[in-house]
Amino acid sequence: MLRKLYPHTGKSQVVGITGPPGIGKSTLIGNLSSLLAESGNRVSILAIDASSPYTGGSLLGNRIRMQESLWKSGIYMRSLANRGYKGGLSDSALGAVSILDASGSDFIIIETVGAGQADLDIMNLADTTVLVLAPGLGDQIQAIKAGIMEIADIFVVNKMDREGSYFAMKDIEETLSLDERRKFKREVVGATNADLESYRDLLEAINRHRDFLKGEDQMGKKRLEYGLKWVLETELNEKIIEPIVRSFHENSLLEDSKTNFYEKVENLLENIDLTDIIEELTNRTDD
Ligand SMILES: Nc1nc2c(ncn2[C@@H]2O[C@H](COP(=O)(O)OP(=O)(O)OP(=O)(O)O)[C@@H](O)[C@H]2O)c(=O)[nH]1
Ligand SMILES: [Mg+2]
Repeated sequence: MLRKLYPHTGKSQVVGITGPPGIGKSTLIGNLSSLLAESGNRVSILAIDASSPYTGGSLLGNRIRMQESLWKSGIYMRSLANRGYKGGLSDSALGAVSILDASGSDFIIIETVGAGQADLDIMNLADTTVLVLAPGLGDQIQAIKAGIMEIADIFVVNKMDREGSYFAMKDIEETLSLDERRKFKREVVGATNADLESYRDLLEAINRHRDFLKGEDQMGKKRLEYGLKWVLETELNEKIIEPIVRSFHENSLLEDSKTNFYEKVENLLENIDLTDIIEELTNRTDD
């Protein structure tokens, strides 16, 4: 199904929103999505292991009811909570993004807490990565992976209604100015649930990043590489590695501690002509 959908993909801007637990990601995404939907965009939200509800502006209330309010403005939202399965999360995220893209989403917003390798992987799906922090961020920066800081395109200081927020913005700006070699000038914007208009700065930053990517012909390129690696790894594992390991079992080769699997694998690989495979895969065809 994904293979057939593929030709219909490539129109969405995938925006990854990441940051420590409880920093206000879901609230921010709810408000940002409403702004985007108001101006006629189709918005889809994928929340990875989301622990708290999409508030869409109000602070309390039943999670289902809140999600209904998003659905009413034409925003699709669902969570993917299958962390723990081998590769399950990254696999379902890639598939879900493809389906939402093919179905006509202008924006696909992915929420993750930015902890662990799975989250870093998923951020490689995003055209635009937004890191959400809040005042008092010394500890937060310690807590999140440095890798996320590296791949973020836009930084948000959330909860601007709190003390120390301007200081926090300046703090991040100073960190970023140390790194001026990047082509895209990374910026820091503020946001607060106390003023829904404050999310417009983030929206404009996301638009600027999209213009940059288009100008560099980089829109969707990260996703292409991610998809290629993912599909290759999955297929190779399923069609080659697993059958080989199974046949080692079936032929009791693993019971014999003398089985030199280094040698066996090396012999096998010597007989595979990688250049043939690469040529086959890189031959451009019209379909
Ligand atoms: N003061 C203040 N509180 C906020 C703001 N935005 C969100 N919050 C509160 O912060 C708490 C966490 O908000 P969420 O949006 O659920 O945060 P999250 O980052 O999605 O949390 P997880 O999904 O659990 O990681 C809630 O109690 C929100 O009401 C804000 O701008 N200012
Ligand atoms: Mg959340």
